[in-house]
Amino acid sequence: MNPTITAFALSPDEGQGQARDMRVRWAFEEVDQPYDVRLVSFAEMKDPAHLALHPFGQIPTYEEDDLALFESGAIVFHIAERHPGLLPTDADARARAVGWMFAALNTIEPTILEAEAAEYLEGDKPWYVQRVPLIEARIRTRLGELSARLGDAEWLDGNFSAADLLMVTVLRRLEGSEILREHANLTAYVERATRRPAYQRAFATQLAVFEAASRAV
Ligand code: GTB
Repeated sequence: MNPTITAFALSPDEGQGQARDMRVRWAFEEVDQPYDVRLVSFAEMKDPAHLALHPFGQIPTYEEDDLALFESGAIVFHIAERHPGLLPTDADARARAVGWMFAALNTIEPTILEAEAAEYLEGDKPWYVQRVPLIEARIRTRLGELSARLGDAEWLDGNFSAADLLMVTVLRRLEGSEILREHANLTAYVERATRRPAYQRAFATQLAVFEAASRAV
């Protein structure tokens, strides 16, 4: 049986691949693992059946036989552990790749999410305009450091790995923003990764969900 993941029945990003099922779809495509998708509405995500899979009532989830997982990073790691191609076989290189996976989700992503949460939750508050430059400065600091480390390299540490997959999905949250464009090597890194056939297939499948849902309403 194929693993089954959950994804938005109607993604608020209108199929631009920003929801976190995109990471999982991309990982499946990189390792050539077929998978099924169960689409859920916002209301269904808060149902007891979904909460049993995901304590925070979110997507994505992963189910295979008796195993149920939540957290996109853990799911991508699980896929990368069970299939060749997304993590180096050399133990030290693998440990470094896992370190970069954590860096993507624990060091880079929070700064970007802070900006999104501030706009979404505090955009109408009097302090918002003062907060924005502070948040953007924190993103700029992290991207500057990341850019310096990446330099002219193609990928974060040797061959493309789950670390690049996660890092690029995180950086894509800044697509179209000046902050990402300030670093030519990061912009090229995102473009290089998103040209991968596996990425293109994953993007197309999640976009097709949104297009079908839009036709139905
Ligand atoms: N840390 C968790 C993980 O990585 O899996 C975070 C999961 C998460 O935030 N899931 C979101 C969710 O289910 C969807 S991806 N939200 C519903 C809820 O909390 O009730 C976040 C997301 C949503 C929308 C856009 N967008 O429209 O651009 C981008 C990202």
